[in-house]
Amino acid sequence: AKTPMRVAVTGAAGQIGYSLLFRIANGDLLGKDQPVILQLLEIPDEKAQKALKGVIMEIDDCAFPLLVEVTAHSDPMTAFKDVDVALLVGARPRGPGMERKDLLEANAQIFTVQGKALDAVASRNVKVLVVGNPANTNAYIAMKSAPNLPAKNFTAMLRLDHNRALSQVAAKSGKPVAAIEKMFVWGNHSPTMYADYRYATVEGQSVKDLINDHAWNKDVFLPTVGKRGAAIIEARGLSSAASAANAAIDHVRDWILGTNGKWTTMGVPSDGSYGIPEGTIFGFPVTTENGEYTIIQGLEIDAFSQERINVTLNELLEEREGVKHLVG
Ligand code: NAX
Repeated sequence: AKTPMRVAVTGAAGQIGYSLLFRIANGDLLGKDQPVILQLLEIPDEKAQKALKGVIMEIDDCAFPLLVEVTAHSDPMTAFKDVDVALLVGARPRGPGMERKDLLEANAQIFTVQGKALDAVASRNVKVLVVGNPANTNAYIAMKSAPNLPAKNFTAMLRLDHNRALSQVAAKSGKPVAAIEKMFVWGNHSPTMYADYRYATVEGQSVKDLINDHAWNKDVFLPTVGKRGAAIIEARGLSSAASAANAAIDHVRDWILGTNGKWTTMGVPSDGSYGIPEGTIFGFPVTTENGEYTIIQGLEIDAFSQERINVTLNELLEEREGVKHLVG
């Protein structure tokens, strides 16, 4: 039998955690032959720890065959011990009267501490996915706080935006999502992200030619994908949770198990590709193989695309500026 893999999840008693943990334990993340150990982190707050115990009772009651052990933690130094995968979901939500700057700072504190803990105790190959918002900047902070781990192992979740874009394009073209390839999203996980279907194909045909409607792209598609999170809050009274958990599973599963040549989207530290400053955690089109991702090279950036990429990049650079005094 395979050696169990250790997966840490932070914010484990939250909404996304409630959808995510059961799927990991079921083998959806690492494969149906891969035993798993879950190491769950919540804030020390008594209510949060109690809620976490309740979630673990339910996990126990599923009697998942692949699940070897589940542990509850309030300290990242124990939660991240020897982990192979870290899903950083917990973050500070915006409270009443809280400015954007306060939000950035509160999260910068959390992700500095967690980055340092990963640096100290995680597996030297730990794969990190940041889901908690602002996801790209939080991933950047964690990466900068973990100088002894490979920077390329710190990623942010753009996969929900990617999946939302796929679903919208499928609906517009009347084709099944499974038939659409080479779709991806540039930039920040925020309404400024740029979902790009210029290279996408469906059954070998160009999606752009099939849709052939630039106004739809600009006025319907991009705003719909960009504001989808807000639309879900408006409809459900709560933010996206099951779809976010599903996207986190997709991201890490594809990273570890490979995409077989298919394109997907990951928020990864830039290597300078497409003029994105090195180290910026940016949504790029990638393929993955043997646990490594590769940014797709050589795509043409037309004027419209460049304009959209600049907007989302500038937002990220501003966020980084806002936390510079904390991470340097
Ligand atoms: P919840 O508020 O339901 O749960 C968050 C949990 O994290 C809480 O239980 C809280 O106690 C815990 N937490 C807070 N700080 C922590 C810390 N320092 N260590 C450990 N646990 C901590 O939020 P939920 O709906 O689960 O969303 C979690 C995060 O995902 C939010 O930041 C949210 O904005 C973000 N999202 C990111 C998405 C993406 O595509 N990247 C999409 C969905 C989601 O909005």
